[in-house]
Amino acid sequence: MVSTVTAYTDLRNRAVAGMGFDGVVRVSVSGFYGSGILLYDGAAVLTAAHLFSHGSTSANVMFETTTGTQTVTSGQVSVMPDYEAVNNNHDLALVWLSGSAPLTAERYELYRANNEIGQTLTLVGYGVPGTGATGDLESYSGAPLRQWANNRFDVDAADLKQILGASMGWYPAADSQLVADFDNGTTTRDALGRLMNVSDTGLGQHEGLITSGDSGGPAFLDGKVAGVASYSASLSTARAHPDIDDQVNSSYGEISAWQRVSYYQQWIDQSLRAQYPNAPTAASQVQKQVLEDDSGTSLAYFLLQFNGVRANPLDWISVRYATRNGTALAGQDYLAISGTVVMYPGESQVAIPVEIMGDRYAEPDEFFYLDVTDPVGAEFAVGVVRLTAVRTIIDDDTGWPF
Ligand SMILES: [Ca+2]
Ligand SMILES: [Ca+2]
Ligand SMILES: [Ca+2]
Ligand SMILES: [Ca+2]
Repeated sequence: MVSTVTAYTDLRNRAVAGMGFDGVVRVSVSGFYGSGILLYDGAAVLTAAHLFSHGSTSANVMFETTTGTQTVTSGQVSVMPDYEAVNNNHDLALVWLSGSAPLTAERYELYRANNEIGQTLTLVGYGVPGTGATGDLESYSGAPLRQWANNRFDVDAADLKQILGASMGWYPAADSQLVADFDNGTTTRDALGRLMNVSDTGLGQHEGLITSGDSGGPAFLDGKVAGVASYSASLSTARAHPDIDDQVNSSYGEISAWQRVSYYQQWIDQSLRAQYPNAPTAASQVQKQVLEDDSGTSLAYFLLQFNGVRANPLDWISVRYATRNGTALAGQDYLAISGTVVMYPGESQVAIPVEIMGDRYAEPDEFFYLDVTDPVGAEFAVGVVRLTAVRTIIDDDTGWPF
């Protein structure tokens, strides 16, 4: 990642452990590397499809958290089926972890609303460092650096293509890519101001842009994953030439694009759900008691069912959910989750997994709740504003401690 004025030895843009970015990982694929994002169920890392364009189907995922550095391998990768390299379209992949992600790594919910444009994003990743004035440090060969910066989602890439025509050599699918430019505070380098009259001269020292190695890393809005870093470009027309140095090096005056997570949420959610181990598919299969286990995490499921009829068969139905402590405590006995779950067309039920933390301490059986609120596209029974279910974690240890 390149930042505005700081050298990579400066700590201002460093995303050190404990800042809330510990679910942003480095993904190594057959000699190359990019970045990635641990998703809400802890089982998969979201990244860019182009990391796998050489045909590899395995990866090493490196976590840097408050408990140190840990690598989890993956031998299974799902590249989006209609990934299209020439147009940078559908540039998403899911990397399935072969073991539990560190408990200290944040799991991130998807940003689901389509109001991203105009908002300030936080980008995080392991890309080559540099500065806006000089571009990325091509010669950088130091230790992997996780950095963060801000920018603003300015436009949809397809709208930019419509303005630029042949000056932009690829065809982004409409509504699927979010674009930000790298500003230094001047109108001369305000790429999207000059190219399509979306004027904004940036966020001063907080402004940054992605470089190679950031591919697959997140753009966060409200702590949720709104974008997946995909590419940077130096764009110009006969009358506008914003790039400060005429090289594609993520300098001032260039643009970057992120695959738009709200647009792809159905593929992401349904891919994750298809991989839930032993998830219930009927109420009779729901286990209200789950064994704790001794290490890593296991999953407790809640099953949400819709018994009505959609007004339109294509409607999405959603609810908000959040775990709540009973005698079991978030961070000690289970990992707290909250977010929105969507039932897509054709779906009338969905399982919500909660990660249960294994240990070897003898303790009482303990319970926690899942609250469900705010239905959209469906209704609770008259007078009901919240549905609550409970799960009990059955201790499986004897003695103290083992
Ligand atoms: Ca900008
Ligand atoms: Ca700008
Ligand atoms: Ca440049
Ligand atoms: Ca145990």
